Amino acid sequence: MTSIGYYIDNKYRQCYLHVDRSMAAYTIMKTREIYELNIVARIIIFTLCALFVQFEQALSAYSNENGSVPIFGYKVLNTYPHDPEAFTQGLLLNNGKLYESTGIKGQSTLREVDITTGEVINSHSLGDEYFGEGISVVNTKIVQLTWRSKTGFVYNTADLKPIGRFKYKGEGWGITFDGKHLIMSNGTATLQFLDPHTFKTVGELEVHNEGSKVVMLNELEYIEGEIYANILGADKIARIDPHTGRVTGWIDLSGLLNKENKKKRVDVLNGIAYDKENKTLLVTGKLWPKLFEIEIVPKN
Ligand SMILES: [Ca+2]
Repeated sequence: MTSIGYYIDNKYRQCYLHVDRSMAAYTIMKTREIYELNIVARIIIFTLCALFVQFEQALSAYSNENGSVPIFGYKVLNTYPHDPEAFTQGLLLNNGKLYESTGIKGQSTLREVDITTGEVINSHSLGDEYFGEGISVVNTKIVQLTWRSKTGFVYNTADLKPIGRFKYKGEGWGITFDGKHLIMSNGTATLQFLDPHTFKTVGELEVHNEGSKVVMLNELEYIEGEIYANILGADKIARIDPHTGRVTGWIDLSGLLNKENKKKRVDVLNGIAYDKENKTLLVTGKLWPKLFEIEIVPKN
């Protein structure tokens, strides 16, 4: 960045010094153009550097080939159909029923889905101004976030009838419940803990992997004392210690979709539901044609 900035400064000075006095008007015009170009170039360079730093930070956060954080793989136990039009943003299993939240303004829903057939049993459409995000269950209620509307919705699990709404700060991405607090992600490395009745923020947790912040935490699932978070844009799930924020393991889910599954456009992995009885995970992604029941296994 420094050398490019120096190069532009130097070019600017050279141009200025070499312009003939007799072309003063022309000089003023060109100097202004160069100055404006310099400003634009600096903005572009600054933006690129900021993006690069964030990207590098994200990459280093889950590059563990030489690290001490264990990496897990998966074994597919069952493969089920999934609505390829569903832009999955949240997934959960409660009392044997699978619930899914879908995004995109004008297409956002909360739905109950038949696990084995993928058919939508019941669905509630959000208003066109809302982009559906994560969902969680608190007792007999489902809580649903929306992306940038700072608005959450509350429904009955039985019939998906809306029974309330609440406000929160910042963006809403993923949400899960640890039995005491709702845990919410917003795309940064910081998870928020909310009171499940007042929806007020009562705590925060920064997630880190071997000293680096882990950003882009997205869909969440609280599983046996750990927070599982899939990372936006990566086929990876982080296993997070809810007390320290430390990533204790990575689950590599690459290779779940085959070529046949990718014939139509698919988007990223984004759905984790835990089956308490079978101790397995249900996972899918945005526009994925399949839902997978998997078992987590050590990776060789
Ligand atoms: Ca979930």
